[in-house]
Amino acid sequence: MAEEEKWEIEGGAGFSKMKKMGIILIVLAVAVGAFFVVYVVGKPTEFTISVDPTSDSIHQGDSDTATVSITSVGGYAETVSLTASGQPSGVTVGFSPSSGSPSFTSTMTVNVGASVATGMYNITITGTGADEKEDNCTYTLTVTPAPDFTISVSPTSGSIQQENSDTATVSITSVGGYAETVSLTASGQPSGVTVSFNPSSSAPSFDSTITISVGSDVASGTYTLTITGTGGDGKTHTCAYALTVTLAPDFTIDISPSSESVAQGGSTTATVSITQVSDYSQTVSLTASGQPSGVTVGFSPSSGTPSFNSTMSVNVGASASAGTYEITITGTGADAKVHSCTYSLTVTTGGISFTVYSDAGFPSGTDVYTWSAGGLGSFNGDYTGETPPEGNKCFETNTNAGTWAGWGVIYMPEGTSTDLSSYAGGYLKFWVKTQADLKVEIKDTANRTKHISAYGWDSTDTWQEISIPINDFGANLSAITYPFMATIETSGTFYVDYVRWVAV
Ligand SMILES: [Ca+2]
Repeated sequence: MAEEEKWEIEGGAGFSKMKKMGIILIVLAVAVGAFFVVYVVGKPTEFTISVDPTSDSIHQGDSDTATVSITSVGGYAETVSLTASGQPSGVTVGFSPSSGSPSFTSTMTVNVGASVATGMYNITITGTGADEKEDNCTYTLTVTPAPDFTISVSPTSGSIQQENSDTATVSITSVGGYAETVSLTASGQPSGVTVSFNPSSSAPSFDSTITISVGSDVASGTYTLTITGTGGDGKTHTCAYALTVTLAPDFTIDISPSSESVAQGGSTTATVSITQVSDYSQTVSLTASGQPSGVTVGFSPSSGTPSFNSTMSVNVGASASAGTYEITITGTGADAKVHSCTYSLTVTTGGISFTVYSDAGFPSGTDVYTWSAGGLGSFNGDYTGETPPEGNKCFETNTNAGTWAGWGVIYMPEGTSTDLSSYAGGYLKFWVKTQADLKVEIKDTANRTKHISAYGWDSTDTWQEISIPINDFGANLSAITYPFMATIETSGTFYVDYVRWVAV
């Protein structure tokens, strides 16, 4: 029992030591087991996937790469294949390699098409093991505009007078960081138009001043200029400028009729028209050159501010040589602008002219008779209005309240005749300005009647020369008592100027 006790006492102590050792062993075993369970047995076999960088910004039409890391966990060694999803149409994602046994890395290449809309897209990168295990990560793609430039011009159109220039501003704007040098050119301008740029090239963004100069010979009209910007990488963009060319202030000169045949000793007139172009306001003086000796040319007026008309009088002396002459009528502006037109004068021989009425009056031995309904008519052979074709005067006839009126030239005393048979085959020529058809007569012993409407009168109330073949009257030309009569057969006003018989 004592031993027992001792045992108990000693054993108690011994048991106590053994118990402590046992506990320590158990604790160690548990700790090692736990370590094993947690770090070896308890840890699952799998893989993780990650991408670096996790986001990127790529231009339209460009590409970039990232590194995908597939990391084995717990000894995972199944083949893992890589796929991408969520990328927009036009974006392709490739992996190299596209599969492998973890741990490994793959280069991911992201290609962005030129037409992919700009914006932010999340692309999911998925690794799928041969045992169907999978993991994924996200790559954020920001699509930005491709490097490029735009070109525009302001204003987009302009009106430039001949001999003038104007400017506009061409703006070249960088897009997506474009930094190539852009050179500017223009095309489509007509000959005589020059286009320059300042500067003519630079790196965007920049403005260039375009100067458009229009020469004096450029036809008026609208032209489309194409302005092209060409980048150092060959990219081109264009914009358009509508150029309207207007005429410089100037004048034109014209003559009507432009030719005439005049017998030696005779004369004629023509109307020179000087017309303003683009507000020309300089005084234009008229001169003639090229007329032969014996021919004098005058203008009334001899100068003026366009637009105006001038009557050109051509007097052919008896000594002038027969032939055809080109007379140049020149208008010279106060600013030295010069324009001319030509007049063809044919001087004929043998032709004689008998003037019945002109600024010089009436032939000797004649008088003027007038007639009108109710005696209401009024007559003025020295009328200075209406810009007569010959000189400054014409013969004005008004019916006033009456319904007809006329006048004629008579050899005095009444019944006296004169021999005009040398004009057989010739013409009775005169100018009229009338609102109505006129009756024109000559008389031997009877009135011989014609109407101007049968001889080209155009029914307008403007000056017009009428030429009636004398033979048409059927008169006895050796005994003419009235060489000219004109009557309006309705109410109205008419004017007559420069009446003559012309032989051929
Ligand atoms: Ca006259």
